Amino acid sequence: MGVIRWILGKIILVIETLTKPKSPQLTAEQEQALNRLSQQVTLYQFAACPFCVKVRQASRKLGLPLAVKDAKRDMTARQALEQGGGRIKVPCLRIENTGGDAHWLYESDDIIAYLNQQAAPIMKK
Ligand SMILES: N[C@@H](CCC(=O)N[C@@H](CS)C(=O)NCC(=O)O)C(=O)O
Repeated sequence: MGVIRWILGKIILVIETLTKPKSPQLTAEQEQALNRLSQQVTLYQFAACPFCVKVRQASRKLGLPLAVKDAKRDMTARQALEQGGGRIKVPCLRIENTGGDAHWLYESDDIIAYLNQQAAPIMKK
């Protein structure tokens, strides 16, 4: 079972590499705004989770650098996810508000919708 899971994980990572979307052409202003946005968010993930791959690909498509924490291997990140978000499920996006407190968003589709919504006004500039 462990071997099959390992092979599947490798296949997922190869598919991710082969289907990596191109980053968009950005102006310096757009790049700065996306960098500011990326400082507010962190993706808690497992490297070979297909739902996490979906989120990583969506952020690449936007040209949004996304800080990631491995909630499988990094025990500090795992604990932070469990305490902050309430459960070990990935992907989960930690969104830091201006006040410093955080909102934890689960579900790949909801995370992608959030990132697209945040990036939309930047891409219109
Ligand atoms: N519907 C979720 C599915 C996420 C999911 O099933 N993630 C798996 C890893 S691939 C997980 O965290 N499983 C642990 C659990 O559900 O407790 C999404 O789209 O984000």
